[in-house]
Amino acid sequence: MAQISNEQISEIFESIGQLLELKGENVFKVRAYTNAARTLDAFRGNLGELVAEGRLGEIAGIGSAIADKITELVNTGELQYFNKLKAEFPAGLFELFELQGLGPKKIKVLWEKVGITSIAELEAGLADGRVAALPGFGKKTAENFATAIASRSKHAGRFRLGSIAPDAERLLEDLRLHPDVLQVSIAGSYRRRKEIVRDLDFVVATNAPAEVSQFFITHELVESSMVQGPTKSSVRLKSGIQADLRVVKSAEFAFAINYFTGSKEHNIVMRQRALNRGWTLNEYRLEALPPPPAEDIPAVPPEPVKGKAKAKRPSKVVAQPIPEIREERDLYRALGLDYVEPELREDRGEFAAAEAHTLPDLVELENLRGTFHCHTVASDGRNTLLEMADAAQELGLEYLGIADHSRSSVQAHGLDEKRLLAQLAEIRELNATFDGFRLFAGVECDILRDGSLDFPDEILAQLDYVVASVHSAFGLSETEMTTRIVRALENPHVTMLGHLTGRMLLIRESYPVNIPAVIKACADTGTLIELNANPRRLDMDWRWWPLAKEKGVRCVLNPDAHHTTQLQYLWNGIGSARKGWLTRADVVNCLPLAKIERVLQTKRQQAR
Ligand code: DGT
Ligand code: CA
Ligand code: CA
Ligand code: ZN
Repeated sequence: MAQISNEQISEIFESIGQLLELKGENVFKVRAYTNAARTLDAFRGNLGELVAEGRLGEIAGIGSAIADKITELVNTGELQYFNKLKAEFPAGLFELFELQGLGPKKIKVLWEKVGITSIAELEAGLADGRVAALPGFGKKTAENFATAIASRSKHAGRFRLGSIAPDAERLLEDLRLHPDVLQVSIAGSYRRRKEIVRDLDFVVATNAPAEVSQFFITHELVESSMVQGPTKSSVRLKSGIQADLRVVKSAEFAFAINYFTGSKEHNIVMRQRALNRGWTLNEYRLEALPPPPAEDIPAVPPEPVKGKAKAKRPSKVVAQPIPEIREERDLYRALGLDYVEPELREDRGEFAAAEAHTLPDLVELENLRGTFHCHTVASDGRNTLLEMADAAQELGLEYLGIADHSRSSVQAHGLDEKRLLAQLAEIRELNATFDGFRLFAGVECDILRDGSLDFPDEILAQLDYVVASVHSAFGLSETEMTTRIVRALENPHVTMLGHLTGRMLLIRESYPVNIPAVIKACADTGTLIELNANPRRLDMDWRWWPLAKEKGVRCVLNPDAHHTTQLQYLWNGIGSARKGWLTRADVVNCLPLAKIERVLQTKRQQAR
């Protein structure tokens, strides 16, 4: 069973608090749940482990009633108390809670006074003025509701790669194990490792389509099925994402995964290249073009899928013999191309490079020898130095950089000079006990509003490296923000720039900043740019790495781990690095221990 996440449990407690408030329960009871929700949302530990060891009581603020509910959720994935509570309310009511600015008090009024129990009914009530006329609501409130509805539909149906990866991998694995499945692949934006995915696409080769489709639509992760046909099934998963399954014959598999991996833009060029050779390419096969059409028929073969056909049949082609195609690689070869990795299939230069044999040899997870930017209990992390070091060694890493928050990040329990230097001493001591592994002592130093750093140079100079990050004053203008960051980069002790844009995927946009100017400043000062692999960040965005590479700026792939298990975030980051055309030479933490030490010192030494 896929384990329920801390985030999901937190959401359930949040909902319980809201429903109790809606029922008019006393504030203390309500608060117990909303506080627990907040605690669990920030909690980075493994609840399953704590439940198994009976140690939930160790989490501050979790009393025994809540602990029992967490235990039930972890063990069964459900909570009877919550199910019963929910049943007391109309089902549509829950979506009202998803609207920003609409809390239990207002929902209670909407429900009791005008019978509104869903977003659709709220829209109707806004349109006919019933909502604005309610006591204590008014025109302004009504406008706010309308804005909230609009922004919800903007994000609806979008998922972060990292949050749906467990579902995707589980389904993939279960399909792979099915006895009737001959071949299976995930396709679509997930296979291309896009940071945001709208739906999951699976392609299966089988001689038993009905059995495989039935297995898919009745899978444990599935909530409801929308389409079940001989070649295509669509379901909604419990996590909210839609998943499509295409069923093909073995001989069609290479074509199907190529087509359904996309991107659409990539497919259009593939199709054009086929036409140029006198062939037509679709999701099932590559075949010879039918004889040239009569003049009154448009000279474009029918598109397999609705949408504008951009590929054009050339006027004169001598059809070439069609080579045998067993796998995607053969298809690319037939079209005069080196094999293009899925991450690069965005029509952003991959065709020219594949033709010229200059595609990059993309970095792989196994190439990483260490990583930087990890937090410990000293600031807002959950594990000790030693636990983090052990976890890194277990993953086979040769080094791990510790970068706890600096003093100005008060809410993250940032370190002052004294605590930072104490940690430095502790790291030096620990290092004496390791064999073939090293901890690097760093800090995630706040870039203050004016671009100065949170610690004086004589402190920074004692550390092995410094990650400089913006955590405050996001409201500056683009010019001010850019100047602020560039000033920080000019400090010789700033080894790397943390999460360049501050974006939180699907939560918060980047602050305004001139990215090319920052990249240039990194090039000028010899500063590394972080690819923050936290699934909510993936920052700097993959679209900018080719520019960084062109300017000679190297990447450092960091998990921003606040827990030993979050070293796994590197998986997210590697997908983005690959989308950014990066090779192992572009990612400094592919270097072995003996070489990385020099890289960390280069900028400082040049400044001397
Ligand atoms: P998303 O929105 O995150 O699901 O992104 P994709 O790329 O997974 O898009 P999806 O699921 O709509 O379709 C999967 C692939 O199928 C897509 O990447 C390319 C291919 N495809 C879908 N519609 C068309 C089309 O109209 N023309 C072409 N050439 N390819 C298409
Ligand atoms: Ca998709
Ligand atoms: Ca799809
Ligand atoms: Zn940070």
